[in-house]
Amino acid sequence: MPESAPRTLPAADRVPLIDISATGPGPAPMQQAMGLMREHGPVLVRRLHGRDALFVADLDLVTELADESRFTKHVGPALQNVREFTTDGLFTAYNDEPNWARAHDILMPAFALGSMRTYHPVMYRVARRLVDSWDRAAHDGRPVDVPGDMTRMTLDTIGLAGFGYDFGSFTSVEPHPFVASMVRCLEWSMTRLARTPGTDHSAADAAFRADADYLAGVVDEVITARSQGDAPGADDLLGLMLTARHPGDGSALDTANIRNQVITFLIAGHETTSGAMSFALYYLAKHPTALDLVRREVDALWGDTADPEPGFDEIGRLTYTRQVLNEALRLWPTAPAFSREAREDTLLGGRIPVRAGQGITVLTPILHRQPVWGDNPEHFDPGRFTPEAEAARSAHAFKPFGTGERACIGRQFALHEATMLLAMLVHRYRLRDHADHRLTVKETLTMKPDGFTLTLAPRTPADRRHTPLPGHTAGADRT
Ligand code: FDE
Repeated sequence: MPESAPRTLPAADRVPLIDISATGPGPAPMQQAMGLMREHGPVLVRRLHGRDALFVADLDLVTELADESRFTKHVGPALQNVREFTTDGLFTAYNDEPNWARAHDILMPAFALGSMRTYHPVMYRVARRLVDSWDRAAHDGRPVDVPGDMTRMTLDTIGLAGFGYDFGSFTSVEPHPFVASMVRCLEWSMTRLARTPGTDHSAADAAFRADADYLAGVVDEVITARSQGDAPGADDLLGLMLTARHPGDGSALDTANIRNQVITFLIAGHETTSGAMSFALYYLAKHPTALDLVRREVDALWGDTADPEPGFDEIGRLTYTRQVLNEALRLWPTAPAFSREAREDTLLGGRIPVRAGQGITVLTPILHRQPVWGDNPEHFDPGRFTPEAEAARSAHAFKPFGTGERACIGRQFALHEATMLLAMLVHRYRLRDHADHRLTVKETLTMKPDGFTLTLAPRTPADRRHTPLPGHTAGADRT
């Protein structure tokens, strides 16, 4: 529930309090918070215009916050703003809203690993759109806009796989107007957090309302078309939502909730996944050893086949490619924070007083750089994600998908889509970091590499002849 608690937090011993009111959070609030933690350590209180927020990234404290008997998801100020246009969709629903459990139980099977078999052909179809567009760029010697094209791909994928709706993002230069509206809504949600009390934002709010109404209108048309068509129960998320009954009590989702879920999936399912693929390509372009290992993996599967069509089961065998994605998500978890709240008044770490319902923000990029990651956490090294390395490390050290029962439902979907595309791209092209790109990260609630472009050349059979690596295992990239 929204906080009605006092806005300043009880003083906690040894927790630094940093007031950022003088500068505000700026255009990159999460990176600003990362900077504060680098300076003051992995637990701190950030004060903005008299409002306090507790940020945590220490592994022991995050482990405690993951205990579902003491803590649960918190819908904090950022999500409350998103809630203005997704209401009780899965991401922004309060824990005790009946529609959360109802939709969760109905939709869970649709996101289990086995269900990816259903989406696989659509994911491949959209990946081909991207490849066709990149082939043209390679032919013309034009650089490709990596985050832009990844976003086209993920939007078309979730649109088609989820709702049978084709955004056709690769057929026009401008993003679909739906995307423009959605991005503005997300920006509004983020910048609204930084408002100085007493200033007038009615124009921005009216523009937001218009965008939110437009989103709802488009989605309602999709839903109406489907429910009046001849196959309302088709094999996708929308079909499931329109026809499935709750396994326990037989209830169904109402139309308003279905609309909220569709908007939620479109938002949650595309910027985060596209950012993850963009960062992975960025690191591959900068790390020849890792790139070589991905090449060996994909070449072992597809050899010189010019246009391989990856089989569903092959994606699960791309283990090193998957390690690359995990490592990119470690350094830049594209949904960079999630919030928890205490079920009862408690002491976090035995020393930080926390009231029931008070929000606590886990800053994932700093969690992912804690000492458990070794003494060079900034170093990109997919060898950190071999099964042995993972087994030796606390499961709470890596949380790009959040935690507990409110963790990401779309995780398998995102990983299947991203692993397949990365593998196809590495198999097909030489990636050239023609602009010697220097990473800057853009925040729109999610994170992605800003202005990252690559040039491409087709790989040849000669490129695919590898000399064996002496004593090589997929984990050998460790330093
Ligand atoms: C969810 C999610 C999360 C949690 C949040 C909180 O806690 O607040 C996170 C962190 C995430 N998610 C992340 C991510 C990353 C990526 C790449 C993704 N994600 C992807 C995706 C896709 C899709 C479709 C999705 N995703 C979806 C989703 C949803 C619906 C949700 C909510 C859940 C519940 O139930 O709550 C999420 N996601 Fe994610």
